[in-house]
Amino acid sequence: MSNLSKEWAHSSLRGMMLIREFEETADKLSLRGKIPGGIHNSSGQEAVAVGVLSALDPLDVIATTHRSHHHTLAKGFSAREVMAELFTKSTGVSRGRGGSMHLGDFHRGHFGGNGIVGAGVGIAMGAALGIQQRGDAKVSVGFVGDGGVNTGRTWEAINMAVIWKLPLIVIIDNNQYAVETFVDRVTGGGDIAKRGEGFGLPSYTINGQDVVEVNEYTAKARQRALAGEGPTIINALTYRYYGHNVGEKGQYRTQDEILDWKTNRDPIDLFIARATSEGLITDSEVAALRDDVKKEVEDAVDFAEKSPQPDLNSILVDVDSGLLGGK
Ligand SMILES: Cc1ncc(C[n+]2csc(CCOP(=O)(O)OP(=O)(O)O)c2C)c(N)n1
Ligand SMILES: [Mg+2]
Repeated sequence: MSNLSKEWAHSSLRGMMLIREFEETADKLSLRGKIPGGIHNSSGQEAVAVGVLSALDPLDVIATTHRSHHHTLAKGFSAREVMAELFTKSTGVSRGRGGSMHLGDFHRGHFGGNGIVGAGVGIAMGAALGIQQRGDAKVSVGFVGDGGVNTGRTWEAINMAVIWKLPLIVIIDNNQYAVETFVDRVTGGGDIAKRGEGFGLPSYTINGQDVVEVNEYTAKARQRALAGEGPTIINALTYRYYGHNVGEKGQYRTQDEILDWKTNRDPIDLFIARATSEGLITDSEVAALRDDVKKEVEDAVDFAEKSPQPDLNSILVDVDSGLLGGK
């Protein structure tokens, strides 16, 4: 007997498959020059996004990084509006003004991606302070990479969250590399999670390829935050399959290493194996989901291509309203 529901299993698997299909497609479109400015592909990191977001309430806040398509799709933004934003079209998440690195909509609890490495946790901490002051029953999640976690601003924000017991969850989307730099070469003290102990908060290193484990730890952190006990750090070990950004080939990694992660630790394959063995899904249902997400992404590309560019005259409207994707 599984302790997972069939509904959760299907929606989590579909969520991860959608991200994979979206990213594989976006990568090709970017290489063909269809997407201005390039992208940071999150293939391989699906379980972190889906595991975290499936443990949150839709009104909870997230603030993310330059690599944020997976977080944004897992938060429930449609493939259409995310793809349209990558194409910088007016129908995009941020009305075509942000592109790949600035997906967001304050009204829907998405405080954006951004190009400043290490900024996400500080933004999420500010949102957590707002949540606390208003007395809302919500939490705020800040995503940061294994590179970004070595920035001072990240720890300043964590310190504030600890002393004020803010409802903050820090997710380290630890894909092992900051551009070409392997995490162990630049991380003092070994396990990043140990740093949390010095700040006096629970801090865990977990298997970021296991969507169930990510979900369980996030749910626990959310309970703690809602109970007014303060922040939690979750260091989710994962891997990016592609280079740092589109066109960068990742030649600082061996083919054996990449193959090992893809063959033995792929989050989608691992979850299919588990869900199948626990009787939660059949082979034909898996095939149907694959088909379904393929159609959804094809439709998203078609929608993005046919959508209009933003109207230049309305640029100040968005600036005035202080929204990334305000409608
Ligand atoms: C403050 C700042 N420093 C440097 C950069 C250049 N830069 C962009 S992404 C990146 C690596 C980030 O690595 P990590 O935090 O592990 O995130 P990942 O790309 O692996 O998702 C760097 C150094 C930047 N954008 N901002
Ligand atoms: Mg990284």
